[in-house]
Amino acid sequence: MENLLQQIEGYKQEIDAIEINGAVALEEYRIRFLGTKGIVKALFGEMRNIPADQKKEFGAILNDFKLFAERKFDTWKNSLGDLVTVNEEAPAGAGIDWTLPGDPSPIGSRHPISIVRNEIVSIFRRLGFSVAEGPEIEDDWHNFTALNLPENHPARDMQDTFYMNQNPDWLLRTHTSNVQVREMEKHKLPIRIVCPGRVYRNETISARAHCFFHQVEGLYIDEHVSFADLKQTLYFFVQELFGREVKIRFRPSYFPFTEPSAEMDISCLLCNGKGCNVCKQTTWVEILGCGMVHPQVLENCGIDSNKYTGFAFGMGIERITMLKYQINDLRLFSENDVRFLQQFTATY
Ligand code: 2NM
Repeated sequence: MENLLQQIEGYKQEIDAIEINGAVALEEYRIRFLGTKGIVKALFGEMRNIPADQKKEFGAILNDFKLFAERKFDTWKNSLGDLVTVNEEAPAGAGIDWTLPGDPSPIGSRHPISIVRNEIVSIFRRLGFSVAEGPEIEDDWHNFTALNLPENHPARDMQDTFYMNQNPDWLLRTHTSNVQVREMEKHKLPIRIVCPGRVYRNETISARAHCFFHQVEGLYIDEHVSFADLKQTLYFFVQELFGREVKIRFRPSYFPFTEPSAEMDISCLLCNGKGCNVCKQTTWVEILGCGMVHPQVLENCGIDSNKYTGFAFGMGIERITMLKYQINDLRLFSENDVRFLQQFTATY
């Protein structure tokens, strides 16, 4: 019995030295001392080896020890709060410091193409344009014929356009002009829209070409719309996008759906007139095509070309994004490498 009393004294000292810092430690304590295979139970098992005349004394000491161990348990349990339930598995998170800052949950960032598209669209919205959208799978009429693209135009070639195998009248739109045709066919004038969207061209993928890209096209039709309106609108647009100091110039060009047609350049913002790689030493960079809507296009859509005139323009978002952020490979836009995508911060 002496031996056992020493053991009990040792356990008491051990318990006094224990520090319980959470539910797991508390449960370990409970199993070790108070569990069905624990120390208290084992000591009670020793009762049958105790001589009869000492049973009473030993029993009292053992009972005290049991109460001591149980009270300790109750005290710790209360100080840990309601999260701990005796004889049940501790709920996940019991004993956690809830005031610690949480793990950040990874969220995506807006794609640079979307950022620049939103910026372009918002500038035109401020000028009174609204946004129109339409199908990416289109028929020949809305993508080509209504737009005055002649039967033998190279854009219609299998080489350049994705046609549906099932029905060669269906194709993937090669520009968002199809949306503008659909708007003009509604005959609700005036029309003042921008059409952002994805377009498809059958090209070999390289640093400068892809089988799809993104466009914003614009269309303004009313009585008395002039080329001067076109110039002023686009001048305002590039000043908003690139800054007040940007200069513009127009070069005559050709599109089947506009007459006259032009390409617009802006002064190179990278070298500021010195000449660099981006402007190929010319100090100008092309950013869009434009023109007065061809009267035949208006007539094709049922609009009286004697009463109404209009201007239209189209630009590639990838091209403008590459200029704005000095990106030199188009493929970065579609590879979805987060190390690339995370570098852009959306303000639009
Ligand atoms: C461009 C350049 C010039 C254009 C024309 C039309 C429509 F539908 F009104 F005829 N939509 N977009 C146009 C004109 C597009 O992209 C370089």
